[in-house]
Amino acid sequence: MPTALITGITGQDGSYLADLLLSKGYQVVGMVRRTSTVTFERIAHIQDDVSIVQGDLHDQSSLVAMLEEYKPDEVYNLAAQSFVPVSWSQAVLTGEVTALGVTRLLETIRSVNPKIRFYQASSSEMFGKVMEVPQTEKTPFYPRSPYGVAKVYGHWITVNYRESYNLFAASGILFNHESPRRGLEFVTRKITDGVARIKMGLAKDLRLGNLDAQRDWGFAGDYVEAMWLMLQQDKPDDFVIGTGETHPVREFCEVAFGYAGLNYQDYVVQDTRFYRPAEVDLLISNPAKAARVLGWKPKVNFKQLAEMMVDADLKRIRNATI
Ligand code: NAP
Ligand code: F7E
Repeated sequence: MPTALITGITGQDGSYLADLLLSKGYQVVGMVRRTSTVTFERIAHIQDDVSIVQGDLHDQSSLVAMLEEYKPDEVYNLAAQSFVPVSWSQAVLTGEVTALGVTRLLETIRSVNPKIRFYQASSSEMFGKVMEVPQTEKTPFYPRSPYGVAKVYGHWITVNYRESYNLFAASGILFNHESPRRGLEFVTRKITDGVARIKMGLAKDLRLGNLDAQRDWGFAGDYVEAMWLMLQQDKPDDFVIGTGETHPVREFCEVAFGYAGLNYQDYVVQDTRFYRPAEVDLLISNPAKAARVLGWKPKVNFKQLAEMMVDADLKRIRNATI
């Protein structure tokens, strides 16, 4: 039975990846950082099936102890300061965790067991002010936030350790992916939570920033499968993972409100507080390499994703108000 270690198991992707790996018979170890209250909501349903270990990407010795004790065959590095706006207000912390944290983990793998297969969670935010449409593995990076800059570092250090030390280090350049487990501050979930609150009479409006930004949105459950596939190949490589479609934030509002029988124009208020110092205007993937080499294709489309998220938020808020 192979063992996989997931950093960021309490996050959206970590929880879906843990579900997937357990279904494939893996022993799953999840690294969590110390907090004063537990953050296990997304993994509550599998808490008895995974081993939880305390560790932090800031702290190299905790990483060494973890790899020595659990001896994983695969390590998925999903932990990060992942919210783009916070990367301006906490730029140094974002660099420490999202960029240097990758080196700490790679150095640990190199010294403890260089045979470990390593997955790095790279991001379409690295394309930023896009140099090419659609974006592929060969599109040059032009990050537009401290988060994007940190992810470029994480991406290149992964490539560099692969080339310098012959590690099996793969990097998935994932475009935005969402789900009912998405953090409430990200725009899709903020919208579907807002729709549910308005529908249930708990809120009157929803304040958003730039409605014209366009994103290539897919379903997180589909994307974790691509992560696993990358580590099952004969050789490590980089892959763009996305749907190949793009939609403005405004359209996500239209579909989500419309599904609940509401017109978004009656409720959405544009608020400059949610605008960013520099914006990523348009992201759209070309996932042809993933389809060709990994045999990966997304299963959930844009409309199904928005509706799944509205359904889940309506159910959650209804249950909370009973
Ligand atoms: P998420 O929900 O924000 O989860 C982030 C995880 O990282 C959480 O488990 C968090 O723990 C953990 N973490 C943060 N700082 C840490 C530290 N110093 N040490 C250890 N753990 C730490 O993010 P996600 O959406 O699942 O994304 C997973 C990864 O993919 C991230 O690296 C993200 O940047 C990247 N990515 C995401 C997308 C997307 O659209 N979702 C697209 C491309 C790339 P707590 O629960 O304690 O906060
Ligand atoms: O913003 C606009 C905002 O915060 C999407 C992370 O997972 O995906 C995510 O980064 C767009 C932006 O995601 C609001 O200006 C408008 O253009 O949902 P988001 P993101 O910044 O694209 C990438 C791939 C990652 O790697 C990241 O970790 O929506 N927008 N109004 C808003 N965004 C938010 N959050 N809140 C608003 O009120």
